[in-house]
Amino acid sequence: MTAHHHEHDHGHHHHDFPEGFFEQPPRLGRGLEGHGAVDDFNTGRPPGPIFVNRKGEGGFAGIQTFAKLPICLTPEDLVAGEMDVAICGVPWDATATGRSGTNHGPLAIRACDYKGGYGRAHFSLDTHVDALEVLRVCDYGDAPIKVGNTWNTFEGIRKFVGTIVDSGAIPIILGGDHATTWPSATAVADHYGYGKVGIVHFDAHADTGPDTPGSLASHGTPMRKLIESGAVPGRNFVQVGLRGYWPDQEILDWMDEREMRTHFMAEINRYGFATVLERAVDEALDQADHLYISLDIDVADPAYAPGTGTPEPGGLTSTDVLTAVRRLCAEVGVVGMDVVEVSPPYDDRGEITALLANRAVREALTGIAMRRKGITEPDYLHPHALGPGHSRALRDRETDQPAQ
Ligand SMILES: [Mn+2]
Repeated sequence: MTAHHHEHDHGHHHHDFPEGFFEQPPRLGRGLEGHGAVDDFNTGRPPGPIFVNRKGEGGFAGIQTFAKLPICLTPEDLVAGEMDVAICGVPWDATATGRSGTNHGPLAIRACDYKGGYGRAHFSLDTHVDALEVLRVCDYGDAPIKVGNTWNTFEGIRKFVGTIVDSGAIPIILGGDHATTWPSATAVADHYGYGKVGIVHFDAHADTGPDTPGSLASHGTPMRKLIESGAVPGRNFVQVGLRGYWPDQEILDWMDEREMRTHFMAEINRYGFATVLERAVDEALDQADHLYISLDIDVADPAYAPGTGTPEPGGLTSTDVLTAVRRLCAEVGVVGMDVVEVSPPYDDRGEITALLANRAVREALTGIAMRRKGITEPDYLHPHALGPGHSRALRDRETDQPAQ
């Protein structure tokens, strides 16, 4: 497999675009200059994570970082701090077709939290794993956004996320509309190699459109752009949760031709989510060398996630989403993840959409920590979490310390 190849599909392209219009923005590899991860105001300080909250503060207090985690402002900070995970935002909504407002998503996902983090236990009741005890995690701030300039912004996102991957940390990216998965996942493929990354893509929508009239960069097209550029081949995609009235037969055929593995809500409703999740985990294990999760919050039913641009009734529950993310991170392992399409202006006043996104990130952290500890068995739950009446067989499966 060549490290990088372009796979142009002229068959479905419109002929009224100018020559060269379908060219990808230039690849990283000519350096990360202009990556936007800078610290202009503290020049000369020693690199490393900076704690901006007092120990033990609740999520409702103090300065809003994700889970009250320390911040890193530069790639040197990430390296000096030996970060395992860097959480960042992409406050961009200019490629959304439906309701906008996802540029406010990253801040809302950080701010909705009552829990806090740094200096507090992050003990998961499901697994008895404390992710923040196992992992070094920071908030890396937000990618540089150039309002009105999609290409410049996307190249900036790509370089910004690239600084995280190149530092050795796992990026967890808070969107932002879903078009940003194109530069984010490309940054991960830049590092691990084109064709070496697979994506498990949770979404009500396929996001494989050839274009949105007049523009190639849209939140309906990122998966096609990743496939056409060769960054993530179609056979490396596992999609979960599609439903509603888009795309059409022509696009479904295009997806089938590229061997995308798509699990519609129809399959989930017929066989149950647990069965389909098993299939998705198996396929993720079977696919590329490195897994990236792209979680469009609209995969959840609007009852659980109303604050999103293109809500589609009949989706997953919060529990489905959280379980799936944790299992993939523990059982398959991830090199990157994004949580996109949270649109706070349309959220419930209880901020339930932002909170689901926040918890999806926390479950990802738990799953990454489980894998680091060697807890990778299928659908692991700590025996204590299953109640006092559990069977002897289940007790015998214990791999961790018994509960107190
Ligand atoms: Mn969607």
